[in-house]
Amino acid sequence: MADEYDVVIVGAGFAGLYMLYRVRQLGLKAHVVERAGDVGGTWYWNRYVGARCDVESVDYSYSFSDELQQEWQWTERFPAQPEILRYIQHVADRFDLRRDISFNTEVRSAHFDDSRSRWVLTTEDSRTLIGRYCVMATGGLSTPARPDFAGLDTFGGDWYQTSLWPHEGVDFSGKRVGVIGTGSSGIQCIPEIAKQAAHLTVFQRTPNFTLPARNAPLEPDALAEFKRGYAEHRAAARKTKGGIKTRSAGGSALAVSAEQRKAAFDEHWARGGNGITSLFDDLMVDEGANQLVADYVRDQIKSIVKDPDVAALLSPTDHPLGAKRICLDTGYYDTYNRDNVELVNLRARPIASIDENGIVLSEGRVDLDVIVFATGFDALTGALLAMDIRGSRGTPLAEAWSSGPRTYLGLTVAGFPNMFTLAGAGTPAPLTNVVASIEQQVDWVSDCLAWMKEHGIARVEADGAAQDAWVEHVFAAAEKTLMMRASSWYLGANIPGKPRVFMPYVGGLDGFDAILQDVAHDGYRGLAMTLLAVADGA
Ligand code: NA7
Repeated sequence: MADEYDVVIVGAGFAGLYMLYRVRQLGLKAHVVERAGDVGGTWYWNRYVGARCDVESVDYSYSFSDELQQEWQWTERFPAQPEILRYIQHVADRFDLRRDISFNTEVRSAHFDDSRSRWVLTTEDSRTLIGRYCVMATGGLSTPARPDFAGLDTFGGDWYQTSLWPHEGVDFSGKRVGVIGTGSSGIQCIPEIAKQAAHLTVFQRTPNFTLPARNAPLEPDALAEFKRGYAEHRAAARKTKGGIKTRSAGGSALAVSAEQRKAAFDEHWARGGNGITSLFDDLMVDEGANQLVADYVRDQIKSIVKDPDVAALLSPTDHPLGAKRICLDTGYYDTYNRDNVELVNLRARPIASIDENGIVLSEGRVDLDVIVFATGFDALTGALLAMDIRGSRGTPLAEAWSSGPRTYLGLTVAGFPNMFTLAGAGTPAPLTNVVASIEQQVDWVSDCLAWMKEHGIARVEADGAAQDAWVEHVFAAAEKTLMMRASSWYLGANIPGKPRVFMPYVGGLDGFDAILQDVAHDGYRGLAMTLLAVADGA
């Protein structure tokens, strides 16, 4: 027997939970399907040692309820994974969301039934859910890239993926550990594993830029003082590109003296956290300006890491600073001064295979008890394409997106009526404080559903021409920046065979907001609408 709803939402992370909250307010009957055993999305799965958000806790949280933001007490400047998970669980309980969520339920397919204008979703445990609307809140970093190394199945030790970490944790003490991958996940877990392990070998293919987080406890008095201006803080954050208030000297980095520039970078380095690319207006658009900030960080690496050869290997030279999401760390570069840590450059000695005792390189081998794969995600499109999604007339999403994702505003797809996708390709979400993006997008989708109800509209669908124009705009905007100059997950470059298309929208949270509001005020321009009577065949 199928369960019928107005809205079926896939995913119970930040996006799915807020979507459920908003559609309930519209009086719609909704249900969330979640493959994990609890709420949390990426924060449910990424439990690796050292896992922490790169956005400050007071920003990386919902703003829709002032009571919620006033009562929740963050304990650290940058929240660690367990605290974020406790927060999301608190939100689920506080707003009584769990009663409309099925956990441990993985969606296998979502097919649009043209005759009834309904989405029909089937799950791994053979349940069927039917919805007038389907909202994909499946997350941009939720499908781990599978470690694909010859011989992994013969490895005699233990191996783990940062993105699928065991709930009981991992004890590295006395062990010879190898970490493969130096993106954000690797950079966060490496210092922690180094403290526990007998010996740690880091296998690096490409170095990334990372800045000190300068994480610290949040003092209750200071937090209380901050909260008195929370509403103003949120309003100001929404008017920024990244959904985070940043300090900017403005102007060109090339127009000030070397001393002024260094002072700005020094101040940022000492304060810690993200936002370095906002210090001047041209750091992400002018190669010369970017070179200056990249050189500054490379100089810092040189001054921290004692072995000059290791410092050189850790210094990124293949991409502009910021063309990949900049990592935040606690003691990352210092870790390479420890006696029990070694860096292997995979560019010089690639991994040939894994055998019973460890990792075999093109030259030499490293014997290990534990391997940690911090090798990233099939980002933005992975979770959607892992399901069998079919739109009108049975068109598979995989076919519609065979050359890369095509959306209108990142939120709708031509040929997939009444389906909305959140925080994905074609939106600024991956480049921003994603919780701020999620609120922006969920609010827009909810307002659209309310508008449809009010106007007796049964079906919306992106218009093909509007979608083509949006895809073109997303691409043209990225081309004006330095963002295309990195082999990043933004471009799908980390997954063999994935179409190389720059997926996020670089227009910023603020620029995107102006577009979303304009489209809505213009009667949801670009969306084809079908009236209730027509869709019901009356
Ligand atoms: P990332 O940023 O995609 O990093 C993955 C890392 O794994 C990166 O250093 C890769 O090197 C490396 N990698 C991937 N495959 C291999 C193979 N086959 N051999 C060696 N090394 C490999 O993922 P994260 O989980 O760290 O971070 C994702 C986002 O989460 C991050 O941007 C934040 O927003 C939070 P490569 O650079 O491809 O040479």
